[in-house]
Amino acid sequence: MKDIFKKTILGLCVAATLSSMFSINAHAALTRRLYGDVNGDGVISKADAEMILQSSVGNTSLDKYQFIAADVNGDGKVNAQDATLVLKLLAGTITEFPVGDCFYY
Ligand SMILES: [Ca+2]
Ligand SMILES: [Ca+2]
Repeated sequence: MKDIFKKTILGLCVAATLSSMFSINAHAALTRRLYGDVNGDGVISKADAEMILQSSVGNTSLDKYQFIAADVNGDGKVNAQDATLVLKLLAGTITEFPVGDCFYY
């Protein structure tokens, strides 16, 4: 009876340790991406605004995360309004996008 109790406690400790390890690993595996950084090079630049414009006229397609990064006003569309906001941020006219500064995936 005492053995079963010890094994149960040991099992619970192992399970708790494993689950905390997995949650730490899951958190560490997340990628941080700036809104506006469409090409994913870690900085917001005119190249990103250009990608938004090229996408909005159908010259290039964006993957899922490029799309999220490009939709800086959060209206579910990527168009010239987003490119304008990126350029405004670069010019210092605005200090952040309506959607915030970054997202994780
Ligand atoms: Ca970029
Ligand atoms: Ca948008």
